[in-house]
Amino acid sequence: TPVRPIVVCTWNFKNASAKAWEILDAGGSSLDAVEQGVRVEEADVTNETVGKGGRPDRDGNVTLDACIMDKDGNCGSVVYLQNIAHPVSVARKVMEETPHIILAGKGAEQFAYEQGFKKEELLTESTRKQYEEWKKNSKYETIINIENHDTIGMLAIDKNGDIAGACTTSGMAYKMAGRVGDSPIIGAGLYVDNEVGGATATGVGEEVIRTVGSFLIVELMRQGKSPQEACEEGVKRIMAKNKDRNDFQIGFLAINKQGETGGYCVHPGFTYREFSKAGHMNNEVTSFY
Ligand code: SD4
Repeated sequence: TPVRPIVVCTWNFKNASAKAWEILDAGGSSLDAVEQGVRVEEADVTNETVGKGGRPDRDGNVTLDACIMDKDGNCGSVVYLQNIAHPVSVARKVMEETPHIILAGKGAEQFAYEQGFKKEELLTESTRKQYEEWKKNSKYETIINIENHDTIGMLAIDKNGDIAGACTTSGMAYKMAGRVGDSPIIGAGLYVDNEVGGATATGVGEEVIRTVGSFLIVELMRQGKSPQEACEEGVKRIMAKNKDRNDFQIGFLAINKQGETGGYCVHPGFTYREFSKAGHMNNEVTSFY
């Protein structure tokens, strides 16, 4: 019998997964669960990789990326969004209120105000200080398992067996102005197909984009691989393109229609949170190295 409802998310995001579970357990939809779940991290200023309190780009601007996808294959996304604390909810509005899928930058921000979102300062005292410190050397480096929590990607199956997903991030700290990662790119940082399952990614987005990682994993599951096997193949594809480099982390997380889950990463340290009737747990995943 399929496991449902169930929610999984990248990293050990206990509060976000608990919030999503509360909605699922009360009979709510997987779409509401993933939106409300990841909003917990967007609002948490102590999480310096998502939403308000996220680290800025190299010019000191906090620019957010997020997307959401529902059981019918509808999706919405915002990229390079500034001054708005809840990009995932703007992405949902793009999905539900516009004929488009992606809105970027100023256009996305304008749309958010029209939808009633408030302008907010996203840089905090802490991230401003870190940025001032960073400027002394201005070196861009991707840090593996930064703080052991990073981008949040979340996948849920509700009591009806319908799957939805969401992904939200402030992107790589001190990225170039205008840089967009994998997280808001449908098929790269997130993909859901209600017939098969869903997948999401964390880590260096450039590597995930060029292999269309999440779509790949869902398609591998369609062909019969388990979520675990599919995530392993996803990481192996990336490593095959990086014979001379392993100074980056990627973590993939997947769930299939039966509620089986799996994850795999380049370097040890990636975990994912899982909440179902069986309990609330943090799962260590195996790694390529
Ligand atoms: C990105 N995948 O922007 C996201 C962020 C992340 O380590 O996971 N950073 O590439």
